[in-house]
Amino acid sequence: MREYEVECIRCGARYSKDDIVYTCRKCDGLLDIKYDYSEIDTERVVKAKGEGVWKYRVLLPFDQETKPVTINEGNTPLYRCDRLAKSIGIDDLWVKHEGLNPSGSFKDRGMTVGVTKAVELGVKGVACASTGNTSASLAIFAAKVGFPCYVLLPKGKVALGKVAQAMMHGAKVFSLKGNFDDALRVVRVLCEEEKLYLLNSVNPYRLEGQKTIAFEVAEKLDWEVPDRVILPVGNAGNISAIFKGFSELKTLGIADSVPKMTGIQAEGAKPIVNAFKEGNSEIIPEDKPETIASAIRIGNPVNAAKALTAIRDSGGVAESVTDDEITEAQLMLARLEGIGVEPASAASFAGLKKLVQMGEIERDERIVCITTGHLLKDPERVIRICEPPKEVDADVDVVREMLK
Ligand code: AN7
Repeated sequence: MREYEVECIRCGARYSKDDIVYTCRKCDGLLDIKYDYSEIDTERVVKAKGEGVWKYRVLLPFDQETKPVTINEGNTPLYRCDRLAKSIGIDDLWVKHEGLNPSGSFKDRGMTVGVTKAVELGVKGVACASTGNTSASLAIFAAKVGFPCYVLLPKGKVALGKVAQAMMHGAKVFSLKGNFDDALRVVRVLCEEEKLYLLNSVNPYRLEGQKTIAFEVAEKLDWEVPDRVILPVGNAGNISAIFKGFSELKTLGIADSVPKMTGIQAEGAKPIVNAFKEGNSEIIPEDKPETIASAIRIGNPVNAAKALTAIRDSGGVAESVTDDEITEAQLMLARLEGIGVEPASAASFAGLKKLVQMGEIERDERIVCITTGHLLKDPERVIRICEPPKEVDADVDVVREMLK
């Protein structure tokens, strides 16, 4: 029996495992899953067998007997990127391509845990608000178990591939006249009142799955954690989850430090960067977030409190990048390393490049960038930034002439 508590990070209030609760009923604080680490056998982490998220089930909130709802998420490649490193004058760069999860984004890691929990709770349906990837992933997992699935997407602001996935896998898709933050506000009330299970990253079970990114990175590097992990930040769940994963490795004595958690936001949607730079513990929500990186077009990140702790406690930073910098980084990842990512994911490398130029990052640091979503999620963006195919006659001489 895996023992754990669901605890408010602000007031410490505790909730039982059978309670369907997303934020603290007393103070509205975020919830976290707490384990008794003295009970966990570190050998079962370090020598774990299997692949992907469930390989680390000793650090997940389920009994050993629980049958996971899984689509073989996780176990994504960690690429050593010497060409990219050289291009910005650093020595030791790695990219973990989470776009190679089954649905094309890291969201699958959280969903496998969240939907397994939903089955355990016996809910009647699932729902989320989404900038796209969450809805695509949830639609797939819901299809797998036959849950009705409702997704609220900000109208006209979701990349084509993501909407296609949600539709194809049978979710009921709503195009909401408003932005992501409006959609999340609406779906949270709906879930309370209509008894649907909410699977946005405010749900603490989601983050338990996503923390396995940290375990995979550490394991691939022979349990030597990198100096720094850089990733895009939207609703701020992933940075919080990865920080938790590394912190657990330290608590268990498997690693001796935690990487500097470095969060990158788009210039037009950067409430966490602002709070970090001003030394505030709370963010000021942005009413009109705007960026071509539609996945992180979020003005009121729900996990801000956890993310700011992750960044500060690990000695990291938060920085923003322009849409042009994101586009340049997307092209560099694609053309120097063959790593195809959607715009939001490229924010990680764009941020790295900027921080190196600013002198914030040492040349010899070992750095891992997390690229969160696949290139094919947003084909419309590719068409806007790349040279279009040239139309030619079916004639060797004509084509040869055009090679010049
Ligand atoms: C590719 O799908 O919020 O900081 O609704 O799709 O954990 O929110 C997506 C977020 C980064 C930001 N990269 O992660 C959604 C959604 C990609 C993303 C993020 C998202 P968080």
